[in-house]
Amino acid sequence: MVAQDMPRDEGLDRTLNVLKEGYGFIMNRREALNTDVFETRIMGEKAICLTGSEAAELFYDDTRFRRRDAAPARVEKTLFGEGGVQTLDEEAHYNRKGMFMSLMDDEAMDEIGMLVPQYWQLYFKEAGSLETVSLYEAAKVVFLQVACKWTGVPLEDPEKETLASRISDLYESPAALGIQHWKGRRSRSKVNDWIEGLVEDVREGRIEVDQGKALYTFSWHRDEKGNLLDKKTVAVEILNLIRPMNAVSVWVAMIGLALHEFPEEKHKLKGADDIELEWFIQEVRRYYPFFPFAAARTDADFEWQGYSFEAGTLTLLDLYGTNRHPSDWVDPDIFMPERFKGWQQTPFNFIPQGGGSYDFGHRCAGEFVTIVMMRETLDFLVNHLAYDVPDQDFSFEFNDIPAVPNDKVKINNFRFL
Ligand code: HEM
Ligand code: MYR
Repeated sequence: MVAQDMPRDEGLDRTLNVLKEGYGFIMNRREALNTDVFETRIMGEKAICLTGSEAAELFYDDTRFRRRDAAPARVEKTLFGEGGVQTLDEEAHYNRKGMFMSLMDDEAMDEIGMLVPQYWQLYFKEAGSLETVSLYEAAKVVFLQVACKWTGVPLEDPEKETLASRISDLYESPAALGIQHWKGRRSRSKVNDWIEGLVEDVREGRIEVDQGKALYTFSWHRDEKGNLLDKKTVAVEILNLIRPMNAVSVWVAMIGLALHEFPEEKHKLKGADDIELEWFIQEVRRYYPFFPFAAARTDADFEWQGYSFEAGTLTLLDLYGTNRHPSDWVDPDIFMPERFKGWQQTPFNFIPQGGGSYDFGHRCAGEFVTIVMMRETLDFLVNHLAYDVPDQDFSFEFNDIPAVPNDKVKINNFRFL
């Protein structure tokens, strides 16, 4: 078959449209051009955009795509950090990813599942019942404490607010412009320095850390050539645990929004078991936007569905749009937790945290951690805390990445049940 021209998003560079349309950028063009694959120009170069489960399967074929040179500098300088697992390929990636995946066992999920309600209780005990609390800001502090406890990173109580806010700068800044973006870069170097100091302390025997904790295992991890990682890389990888655990706060804000928007669904969660809680959590992860696209580069010339792909081309996979793709989802724009009852998952049809394989590919190492943190938070908010919801702006902007309701989900008059 002769290769046909790839559908094209006509015009000059589309970087400004990505900023203006945010989460809708690829979905809007999928609808307008009626295609799951199209070519455009972003950040001064040709880029291919993909959406839907079939295209996701292509994107996660590591014989055709690589991660080297794929992440934009502004993302590496803030969110990812330099030299982290997200940027590696082949043996180096397999070795580094194994370091993460070896942490993710049942015992870890049980520990995190205990810590989450424990620190939520403590937070509301300390807050005092007359205060108005932002669920988004509260979750950043609660989850920093959970993350530090689980990874073995020492955290002094008076530092927790400052550190939680510095760490949230890392995911609030990659897509931001101006001051907010530069603040993210400064926070990246500060938090990296903090963790590098701890790695030195572990290696010099100045602090004792439990041998099962990530701070210990990452500090002594050997790469595929048998060498220890340099301390900067260890810090980047420890932060690849602490930062995204802190970022689950974005989804806590969306849980708060969903409970408010869909009170009949909240009602069903009273006394619900883990399975029903998980349907709701899965629907929150499907319905609300968070991580917009994953980025890679083609690693060879090839043809797919009659279209030619040229080696070295930047390629974005639409995570949000794939979770609302009409080929995979019935009534994708309706919030319906029960859709997950008896639902058939594939590695590519539901990808809020990326798709493909955990061990061999770049799928999120923390997907189960995320689900446990969200499930325990939902159970706490529905079955262990009563609260009022003051008047506020619950809307969010589609071009604010990550999107959070404008007033950050405020609650007051809380009491324990
Ligand atoms: C990778 C999303 C939470 C650790 C990823 C990817 C996405 C993602 C989209 C990249 C997929 C790709 O490039 O193909 C999220 C979201 C989270 C979350 C939306 C919710 C807050 C977590 C948590 C952890 C974690 C809690 C750790 C405990 C990682 C790591 C990678 C990763 C280490 C890199 C994997 C690799 O490159 O092989 N995540 N994640 N994430 N995530 Fe998460
Ligand atoms: C994390 O890894 O901390 C969890 C999720 C944070 C999402 C922040 C959204 C920024 C997206 C930047 C675009 C990435 C394109 C490669």
